[in-house]
Amino acid sequence: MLTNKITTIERHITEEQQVHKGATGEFSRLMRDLTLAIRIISREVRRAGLNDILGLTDAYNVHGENQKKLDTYANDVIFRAMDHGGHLCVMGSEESDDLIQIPEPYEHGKYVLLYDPLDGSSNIDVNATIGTIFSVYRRVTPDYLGKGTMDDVLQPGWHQVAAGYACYGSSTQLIYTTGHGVNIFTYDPTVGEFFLSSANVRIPKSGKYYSINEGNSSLWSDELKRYIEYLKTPSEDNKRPMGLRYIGSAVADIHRTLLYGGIFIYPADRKSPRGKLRLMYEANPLAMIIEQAGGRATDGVKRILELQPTELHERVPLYIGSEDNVLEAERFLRGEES
Ligand code: AHM
Ligand code: MG
Repeated sequence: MLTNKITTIERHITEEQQVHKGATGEFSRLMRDLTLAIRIISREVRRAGLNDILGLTDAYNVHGENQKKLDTYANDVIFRAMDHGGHLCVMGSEESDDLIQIPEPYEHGKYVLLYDPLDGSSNIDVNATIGTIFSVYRRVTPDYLGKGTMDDVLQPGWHQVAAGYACYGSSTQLIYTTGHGVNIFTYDPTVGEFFLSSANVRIPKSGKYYSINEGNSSLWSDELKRYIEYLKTPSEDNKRPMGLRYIGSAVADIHRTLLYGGIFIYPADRKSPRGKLRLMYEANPLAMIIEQAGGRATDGVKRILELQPTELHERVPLYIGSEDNVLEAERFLRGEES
């Protein structure tokens, strides 16, 4: 007889919260609403190709408008699932220029939600893995103020109370942490539930894949060029050359890095002096996941989770993955290896 417990995400979150004295259940309800949004987005991602073939142009259209792009749709779904639960005081999305306020007459709560509704969206049309990234903070302004402010949002990543991402790949998975390790849940669409599939995931200490958009190499610093050249140079212990993997979807590339180890880099370069990825929507939540799994995430010098954000959509260079690989990259950037 199989003896391992069947655990849904809802049960897992509830059990995890019970450990915390004074937990009101508000956070569990927040996560329940968020997983609902992820289930709806997953369904639409799965239908995306069919909508084109079958001409289901009204598929996303609840108000008689033209069909929306999938990333705009995902943005709306998260907002509509999260605006009325009473757990949030404000939201922020990679798809929205300004803070997203909780509309009247809904109540305000003590949490802040930041999200990238559909990361890697240039991959939708080629049926490659894309994802939803999210980050939860506790508000810092007093509850009686009602709506949240920029101060509630611009917190360093180590303040996150939860972070995670959904990965719409060969199955839909939810990778999630509340600061007590990383758990992976796999979605069973036939019963509409996320089931715990890997508990307390650990990233290998070093890995054999590196992941970077090498097409930009002419724009890189000499130190970064030397590092990548080194990764491609055979070594006696057979650890190098490392293999190159790059999907162009941070969720997919970092998910592989979490499971197999190695390093993912989106560097600063001459064209993008702050890199491409966003601190609040991508780097912070992904850094919390990787650190909670035993890995490392820096901007090449400083720990991502300690950076003080100054604006909502700011970008940051990202070096993330297995501890040994990221430390080695940092040494190259300091010019200590050649
Ligand atoms: P997006 O949020 O607009 O989808 O952009 C972010 C994506 C990341 O998922 C991925 O790592 C990166 O852009 C790829 O960029 P590039 O095409 O420059 O390599
Ligand atoms: Mg993105």
